[in-house]
Amino acid sequence: MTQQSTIGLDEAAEELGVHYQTAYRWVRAGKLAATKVDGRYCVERSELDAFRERRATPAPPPEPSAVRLDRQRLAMGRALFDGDETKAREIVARLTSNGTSVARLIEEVLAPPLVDIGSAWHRGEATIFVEHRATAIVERILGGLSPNPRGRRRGVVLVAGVAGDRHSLPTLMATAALREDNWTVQHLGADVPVDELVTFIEGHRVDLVVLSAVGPGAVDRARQAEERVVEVNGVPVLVGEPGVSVGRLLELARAAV
Ligand code: B12
Repeated sequence: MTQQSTIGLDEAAEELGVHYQTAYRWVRAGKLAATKVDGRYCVERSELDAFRERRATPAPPPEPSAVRLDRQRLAMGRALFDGDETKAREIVARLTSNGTSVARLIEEVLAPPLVDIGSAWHRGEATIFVEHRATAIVERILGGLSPNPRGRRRGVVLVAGVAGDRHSLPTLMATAALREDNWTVQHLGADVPVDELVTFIEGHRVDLVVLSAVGPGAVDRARQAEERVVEVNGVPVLVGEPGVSVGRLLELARAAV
């Protein structure tokens, strides 16, 4: 016997194991798609299956509030300044298990303390070892975040920093955020000569190039690299400047490809 492709709402309610009134409320609330045929609600069997699956999938936990992230950022700042890697890892583990996205974690919890440490170093209030130690901790944390989301990949992105810019952290941040947003990333790290970018793109599939630029003069060199790659490889290029968030990067990347 073949199954009917459309069934009545009473039958659908029975299959879902709920009272007719409950199923009716779901229809009225737009949660379960049904059409009226001769004054009677009917449900497509495919819709019923999809609804059952939606109900069985637990909703992701709500993301922490801005206030809560503020507190975590302050705690992360102290941990990074003091070189307390255990504490820094605890904060990250708690936030990721609470549903904080990698992009928000970077933007609201990890990047601001690094900017503060850079300013403190510039004012002579933090030693170089404080900055180096904090950088090393953040590198290990970012390396441990390996987002592998479900679903089809959007495309392949090459992420790199330009020649002469030793700031590799922003390239790591961009890589982690893009992977979370379903991109395949070829991460080449910092200080990559433009000829290498061109050669790499010639030999590999690359849909988008993302250049992170942070150090002195790096933005200008990244713009020159952009011109060259667009001209030779015909691939779109995005240049990230200091202070431009990874959230913005994700928006630009989606719009570019
Ligand atoms: C760690 C660090 C270093 C480390 C880097 C180690 C590493 N593995 O990365 C080391 C010790 C190597 C270093 C060296 C230097 N540094 Co330094 N460094 C920093 C520090 C503290 C953090 C850098 C960082 O990761 N920033 C990234 C995050 C935290 O900042 P962000 O601006 O929000 O970045 C976002 C975007 O980049 C975005 N993003 C990433 N990719 C992309 C791509 C796209 C398309 C988009 C849209 C967005 C995007 O993601 C980030 C997070 O949201 C900064 C402080 C600061 N304000 O950044 C100084 C800083 C960048 N350094 C500075 C300086 C001066 C130097 C040196 C010249 C020091 C020296 N005298 O040797 C050298 C330069 C070396 C070189 N040739 O590049 C200055 C730069 C000043 C300037 N006007 O350019 C800063 C600002 C410190 C300061 N306040 O003076 N540094």
